[in-house]
Amino acid sequence: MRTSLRALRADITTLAVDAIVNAANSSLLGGGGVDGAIHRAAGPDLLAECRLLGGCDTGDAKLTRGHGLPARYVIHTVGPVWRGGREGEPERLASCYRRSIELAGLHGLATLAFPAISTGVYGYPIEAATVIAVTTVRNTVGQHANIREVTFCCFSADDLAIYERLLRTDRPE
Ligand code: AR6
Repeated sequence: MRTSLRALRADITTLAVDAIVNAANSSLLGGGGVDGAIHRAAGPDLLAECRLLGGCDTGDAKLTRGHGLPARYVIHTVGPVWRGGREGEPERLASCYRRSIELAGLHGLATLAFPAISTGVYGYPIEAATVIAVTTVRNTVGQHANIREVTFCCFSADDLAIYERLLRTDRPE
């Protein structure tokens, strides 16, 4: 069965999916943006579990429980800081999506929600980031039969419009 990909506008901390993805930093010890919102909603036990993980490289991902969140798990990934696009940012951003999907596959998860990784504080242009998000998820979910639905969770109406347009396109690049 084909995995369904959809976009919606929501606060990711409210989604009752198997895992939400966190756009974290390499310390995994919290921060602002979606990271701050996830830690606030999950409560201090999430930080305690993150402390045991020893950080995370850019482009990699690590899984914790969801603690106080409606989501069962949090997949913490570290997006690249945008430095103009010629310092490996596209490959690292693609790797965030690929590694998160791999972890969801490994843990037998069925439903997963991503924020727009790197497009806030880290400054990645939203349109280019969305092409990578949609393309990478499309190219990798098929390898994991357990993943039924991937949600792209947008915080703004403008971001949602970009995701919806690219999801309607066969080859967004
Ligand atoms: N639900 C869904 N999306 C959200 C939410 C939310 N509650 N809050 C923000 N966004 P950012 P980054 C969107 O800055 O660029 C942190 O300090 C936001 O509008 O959260 O990867 C970390 O600790 C944007 O579209 O993540 C790192 O230091 C998207 O989430 C750094 O920021 C990502 O914005 C990571 O920067």
